[in-house]
Amino acid sequence: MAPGVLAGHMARGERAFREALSAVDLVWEVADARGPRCSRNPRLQRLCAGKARLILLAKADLAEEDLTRRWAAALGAEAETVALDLHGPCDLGALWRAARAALERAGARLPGSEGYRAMVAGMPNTGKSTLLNRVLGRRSAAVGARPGVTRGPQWFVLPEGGRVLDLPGVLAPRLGPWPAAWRLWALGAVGPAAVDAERAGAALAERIAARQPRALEARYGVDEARPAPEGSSALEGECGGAELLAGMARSRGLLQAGGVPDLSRAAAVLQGDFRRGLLGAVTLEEPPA
Ligand SMILES: Nc1nc2c(ncn2[C@@H]2O[C@H](COP(=O)(O)OP(=O)(O)OP(=O)(O)O)[C@@H](O)[C@H]2O)c(=O)[nH]1
Ligand SMILES: [Mg+2]
Repeated sequence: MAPGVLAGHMARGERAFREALSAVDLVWEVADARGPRCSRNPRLQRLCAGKARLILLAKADLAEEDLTRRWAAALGAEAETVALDLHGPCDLGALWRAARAALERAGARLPGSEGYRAMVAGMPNTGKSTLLNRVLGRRSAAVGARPGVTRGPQWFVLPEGGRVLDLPGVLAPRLGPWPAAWRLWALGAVGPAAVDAERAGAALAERIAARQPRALEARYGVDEARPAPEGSSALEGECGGAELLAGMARSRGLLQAGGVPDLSRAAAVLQGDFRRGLLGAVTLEEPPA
């Protein structure tokens, strides 16, 4: 898509978002518990100024419990924050209590009152539609393991009265500096074409090896103890990741002509397994001290 067309598309998305925002009492901001910094859009905070808002850290089942607790405490300074496993047993009561507290603080209408409106907001693929289905108690909103599943705005009737709006992830992720870019790829907020997937795969392999030692060995048979080769071109902070990825490609038979490890295919396999939680719970970002 040409840059001008993309900008136009984004501007329309943002306009629709602003219009929706002006009509609602409460915003459920959904972020990914594995990357609570990179999966939030700072513009959302500004756009929601003065509005009752909750921060929901979805996919808590895929994140490290202690880090999620620390993230929730840190974000709590900004807005009520609740971490949820939307696929497992999740405490929706905590969600309602947090919503009520945020609404009361903002002096907004409460759920059940005439004309009550809420909306979900957040980057693509964070779990907005899944959250809605959980809250509604039925499969109403379309859900999928790739960014951009929800196509247009859709209103649903809430069980306790009022309505809630599902929106596509219109506030597109800002790739920004490299640490945010590779994490957004790992979380599935952007597709492989948006980043250098081989480099991103190496960074992810490195993080997984640091947080879940032996997970790569157990799943792919790579030797995690082998140091990065002398003079390897790996950049600071990802030294060794490229080696892990290459080892993975070799053990999975992902080879190019001449037996060269196919790092981009290995990166895609790694990202898919990480997304499904097959490498254990791994949080990509450290909470503020
Ligand atoms: N393991 C796990 N997976 C989740 C959770 N929440 C959502 N998912 C999965 O994450 C993927 C994205 O979920 P969606 O609800 O479609 O995300 P969305 O934010 O609506 O995405 P867009 O409509 O593209 O903006 C799906 O494969 C969901 O099944 C969760 O708490 N745990
Ligand atoms: Mg959706």
